[in-house]
Amino acid sequence: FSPDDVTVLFVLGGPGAGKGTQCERLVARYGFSHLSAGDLLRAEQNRPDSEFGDLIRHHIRNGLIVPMEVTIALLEAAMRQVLDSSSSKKGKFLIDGFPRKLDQAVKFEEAVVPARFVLFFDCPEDEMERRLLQRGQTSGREDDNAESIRKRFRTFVETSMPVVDYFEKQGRVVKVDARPEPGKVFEATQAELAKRLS
Ligand code: UP5
Ligand code: MG
Repeated sequence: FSPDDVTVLFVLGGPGAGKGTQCERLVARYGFSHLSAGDLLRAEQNRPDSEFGDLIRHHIRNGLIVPMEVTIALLEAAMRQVLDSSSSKKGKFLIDGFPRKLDQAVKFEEAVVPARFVLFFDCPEDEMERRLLQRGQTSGREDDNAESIRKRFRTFVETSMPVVDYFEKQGRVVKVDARPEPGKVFEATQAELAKRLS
């Protein structure tokens, strides 16, 4: 893809920081297409003739990062589908929950398209845990249980935060405090985007 045709923002933050919640609001307000890497992986996992179902299930349950070939192929196909369906429009994408590992960031920007910047939702672990355990009562997500949550946090700290640090060093991170209620977080996000997306 050419950066002339597509604008990509990476949306990062720990498990339960509120990436999906804020992306929904951004879609409604700015007309982005929202691509959640986790949602795409879960959909692929449940596709009856997928060859990756068991691999994805195992990784998600254990809070591990699925090999990037799988995730990048899903993201690229989803972007292509959006662009084909509205070829006259320029594509604006929120890529939610990806990249989660440094090599994924490098590979995506090299092979697909460079991101404009990273929107990073910053939230302390105890608040994220509270949200995920509460959601786990009804979500049916196989990783919303205490043990999987612990593993997800560990992967986030050890493997995914370095991605944020990498972009931060390049001055490409827009950080938003994700602790307040969703409406307040959205206001802060809009204020930051107004500065960056003009
Ligand atoms: N909530 C949201 N905002 C709130 C607020 N401001 N105040 C109070 N409550 C708030 O929100 C989580 C919960 O909190 C909800 O109940 C919400 O109402 C409430 P949500 O918006 O869903 O947060 P989000 O950050 O999107 O949390 P999510 O659980 O989706 O984060 P993860 O990053 O863990 O999940 P994801 O789906 O991205 O990845 C899942 C797994 O897939 C990974 O662990 C990994 O195994 C795999 N994966 C890969 O391998 N590669 C990838 O590239 C991506 C995923
Ligand atoms: Mg999410």
